[in-house]
Amino acid sequence: MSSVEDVALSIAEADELAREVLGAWGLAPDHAAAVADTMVRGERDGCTSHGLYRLLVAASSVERGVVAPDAVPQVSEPAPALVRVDGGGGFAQLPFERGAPLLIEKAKRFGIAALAINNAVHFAALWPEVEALAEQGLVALAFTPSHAWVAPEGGTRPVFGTNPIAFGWPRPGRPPFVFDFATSAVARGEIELHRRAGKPIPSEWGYDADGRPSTNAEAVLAGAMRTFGAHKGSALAAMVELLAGPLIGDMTSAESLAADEGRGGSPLGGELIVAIDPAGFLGAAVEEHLRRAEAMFGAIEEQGARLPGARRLAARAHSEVAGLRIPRKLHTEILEVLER
Ligand code: NDP
Ligand code: PYC
Repeated sequence: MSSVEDVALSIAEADELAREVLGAWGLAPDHAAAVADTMVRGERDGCTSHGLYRLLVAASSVERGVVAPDAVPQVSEPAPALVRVDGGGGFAQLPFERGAPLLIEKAKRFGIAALAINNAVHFAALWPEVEALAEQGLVALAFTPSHAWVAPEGGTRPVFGTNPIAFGWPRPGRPPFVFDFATSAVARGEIELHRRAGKPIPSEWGYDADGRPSTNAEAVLAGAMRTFGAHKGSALAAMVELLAGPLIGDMTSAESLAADEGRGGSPLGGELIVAIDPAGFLGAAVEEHLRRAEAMFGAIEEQGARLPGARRLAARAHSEVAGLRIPRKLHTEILEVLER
């Protein structure tokens, strides 16, 4: 049932709506399906900064000519354990779908393999990708730069992107252990949601254009975000720039922002995904050592601490029974975008 403030949708209805909007904006059906899938997963799992709200962001990237809506991803093998997918300027989800089977096959053959997605527009959360790989029994890491929005620790001018790091670990008989977070204090999408709701943000999230800490979301979006964990987050943000930028022949966040030429689209560039088969090191002893990992997870949970991903999986379980609820304002804006 819907309330005045929100609209109820089943997961299937949300998927249909997302595909319809993306299709109406000219996305080829395979892109629309892949992009809708990642947004609906985000909404389903309570990751609203990368859920259906991203339909507005994706439509805006198409409208501004930032994304190639019918790009055909090109898969190549630069080395035996490497896969490259050139996204042709399209969204990154279809390139991942096209490259993942070969990545999995190579990781299982060589023990470790990596997939570089190049020349793709990225607006999404990374956890669906590492989760999919961990569900295949692999340990997975994913990194992508974004636009230069984040100041290095000690500075106040943007250099880094919000640069997420995602990690997935297979757990026998359970959903994988997955975490995924921006190396900025918070994802930019979260600040955008605060701006839309007219809510203040914590002053540790960023600086205004004059380099002063600010609780005004709009001012921080126009100024500079901060990294999480002071110098440690700052170093990790630099690592993401290097791994998913120059290492794979793609753009840094500063280069992505320059390439955007003020259009305000989602970041354009690369993503690096590394997959490791535990059997490569462990052979027949995989199960024994995965059990030792379970002992560590148990030691975390038995003292009342929660595992990353636990909230998300609980939200998923709830959504699968109760469906989704999205703010009415967002639903109205999505329908407006559909009709533009
Ligand atoms: P959050 O700070 O919301 O959460 C990040 C991770 O920390 C999640 O795995 C979360 O698990 C876990 N976590 C949160 N609180 C706790 C806790 N108390 N105990 C244990 N674990 C906890 O994420 P961000 O705002 O940094 O990022 C949100 C999303 O934005 C990410 O999915 C990221 O990929 C995406 N993003 C994408 C970018 C891009 O360029 N494509 C750029 C930046 C961000 P749980 O989910 O269970 O709460
Ligand atoms: O929320 O920081 C973010 C973000 C950037 C690109 C996609 N999401």
